Parts: sequence; structure tokens; C-alpha cells
Amino acid sequence: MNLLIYNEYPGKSRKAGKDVFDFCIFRTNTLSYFLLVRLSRRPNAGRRTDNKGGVLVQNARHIVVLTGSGISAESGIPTFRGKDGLWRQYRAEQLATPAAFDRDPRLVWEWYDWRRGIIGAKQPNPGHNVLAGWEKRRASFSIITQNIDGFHQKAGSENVIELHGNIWKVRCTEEGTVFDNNEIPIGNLPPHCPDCGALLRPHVVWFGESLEMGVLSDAFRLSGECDLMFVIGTSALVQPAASLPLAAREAGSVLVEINPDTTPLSPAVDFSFRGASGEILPRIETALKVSG
Ligand code: BJW
Repeated sequence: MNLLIYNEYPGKSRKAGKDVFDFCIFRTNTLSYFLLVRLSRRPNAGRRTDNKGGVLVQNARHIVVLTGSGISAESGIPTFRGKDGLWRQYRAEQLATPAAFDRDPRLVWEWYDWRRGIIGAKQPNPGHNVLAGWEKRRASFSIITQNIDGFHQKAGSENVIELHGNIWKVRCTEEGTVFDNNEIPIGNLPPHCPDCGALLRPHVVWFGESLEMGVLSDAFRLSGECDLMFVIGTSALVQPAASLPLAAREAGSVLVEINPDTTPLSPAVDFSFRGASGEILPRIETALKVSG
């Protein structure tokens, strides 16, 4: 007999114990059907987890939100590793490494120019908007994002740490000067520095490159200080971003994951909301408003 454990019930509580399952699914070799068996009832089972999310937000003192490309998926921005993800169609080694840029700056720039066209034509979604609203109403609220699309700021968030840079900024490869650049499309590819004439590059962090030291230390400091961290729309595969929730947990923070899929982080979180952030965050917001 095969025993498949279905362990994705929303509202899974670390405190309730990792080895307590809501359901087990048994499959026998001879019978062609599944049996669904309730083994136990967790404290949150059967309750609307949106309410739980609301209560957590209401009671927290220092909230940090770590976001990845999934939060912008409902805006129409492709993620990296999903079904239609960018890394399914393009090779990271050819487009998102310093070596790739050295080899063919025009190719890399064409790819970024194409993505700027997509991002420039889209808008933040209800998930971004809810987070922007929370920042206005909370004394201590920060977003740490891996995204380069600038959508959190566009939605009105101000306390935003951009771990991997911003697609609307360019950097001189000689002098390191950073310039805003909102051109769509960028005129002559690859673009050159208006000051010294050297090649400009996208102001983003590629594989094999270090994150800016100040940015990274701020991110770890905030993670170590928060008592509630939401981890939203990230596969939690890319370092050092993926270590931030672990640092938060180590410091005693409650972790809440919002993602339609499980990630390597899922077993370590206190609450999992399985679904799209553009739907779940507004539901938590409604629960917050209802509970005052
Ligand atoms: C939804 C949803 C919906 C879908 N709602 N959710 C230790 C071990 C092995 C390797 C390393 C290591 N430490 C460092 C490395 C190397 C590397 C790394 O981590 N590699 C891993 C892949 C193994 N890291 C680095 O190189 C970093 N630098 C560094 O560590 O420097 C020190 C160092 C130098 C040299 C050697 C070793 C160390 C830099 C990483 C830079 C990442 N850059 C990119 C591109 C940025 C610019 C650009 O956009 O073009 O950043 S790669 C890409 O991945 C991008 C993202 O920010 C990042 C993370 O992806 P994200 O956001 O998680 O997206 P997905 O697609 O993976 O996941 C989307 C999720 O959303 C999914 O879970 C969906 O289910 C979910 N979702 N719809 C909510 N509606």
C-alpha cells in the first residue's frame, strides 16, 4: 500500500507540530481509488486563515515583507522559474551574468529592453496595493524585494529595499555612476554613458555578482528585527535573498508564506497561504478591516 501525505492545508502552524497532518491519502495497489482520512484537527483547521492573517498583521510590531517575481505575476510580468518563466525560454548564463554582458552587451541589452517594454505597459496589482496601504497604517513596515520592476514604489510603497536593483536605472561600467532611464525602447543599443562615453549596463544584480553591501546589511538587519515576515511570490531558491526568512525565524519572527506552490522554505514557515497574492492579500486586508 502506498501512503501519500497531503500536507498543504492552509494555516499550518509550526507550533502545532510539523508531524501533525490534516489529511492522509492512501492508495492501494489493488484498488483504483483514494481514501481520504482526517487524522487530526489543527487549531486553525476549518477556520478562515484570512482572519488569522488579519490578526497576525494587527498584532505585529515590526513587519517585513520579502517579495519575489510571483507578486507581479498577476500584473502580467513573467516570473523566472514558473511554467512560462523566463528561465524556461532563455538561458540565465547568456543574459544575466557579467560574462554574458562582456561577451555580447547588445544581446543582453535587447533582452532588458524587451522586458522594460513589458513592465512599462503594466501596472501594480491588488497585492502591491494592499502592501502599500499597510505601510501607511503601520509604524514599522518594510518591503524587501528581489524584483526590479519598481511596482511596489509605483503602488505607493516607500520603505522598499531592492536587493537586485531596478530595471529603470542604468550604470556606467567605468565610473559606476547610476542614472535613471525610463526610455522605452532605449534608442541605440547598447547605450553609452553621457559623461564619459563608456558602456552603460542595467543597474541590476546578475548571477555571480555581489549584492550592494549596504542594501544587504539593511535587509538582514530588518529581517532580524521583525516579529512578522511575509514571504510572497518567491521560489526561495536564490541566495542570499532566500536566507532572509531564515534569519527572521532564527530571531523569533513568525513566518507567513503566500505562494500557489510549495517552496524549500515551506516546511519552515508558520502559516502557508496557498494561492495568488493578488487574491490572498486583499482577503487578509478585508479580514483586517472587519476586525477593526
Ligand atoms: C506566485 C504567483 C502569484 C507565481 N502569487 N506567488 C549558495 C549555493 C549555490 C549557489 C549560490 C549560493 N549563494 C549564491 C549562489 C549563487 C547564486 C544563486 O543563488 N544561485 C541559485 C540559483 C542556486 N546567487 C548569486 O549569484 C547572487 N550573488 C551572490 O550570492 O553573490 C555572492 C557570490 C558571488 C559569487 C559566487 C557565490 C556567491 C546574485 C543573485 C542575483 C539574482 N539575479 C536575478 C536577475 C535579476 C535581474 C533581472 O531581473 O534580470 O534575480 S535571477 C532571478 O531570480 C531574479 C530574481 O530576483 C531571483 C529570484 O527569483 P524569484 O523572484 O524567486 O522568482 P521565481 O520565478 O524563482 O519564483 C516565483 C515564485 O512565485 C514561484 O514560487 C511561484 O510559485 C510564485 N508565484 N504566481 C504569488 N500570483
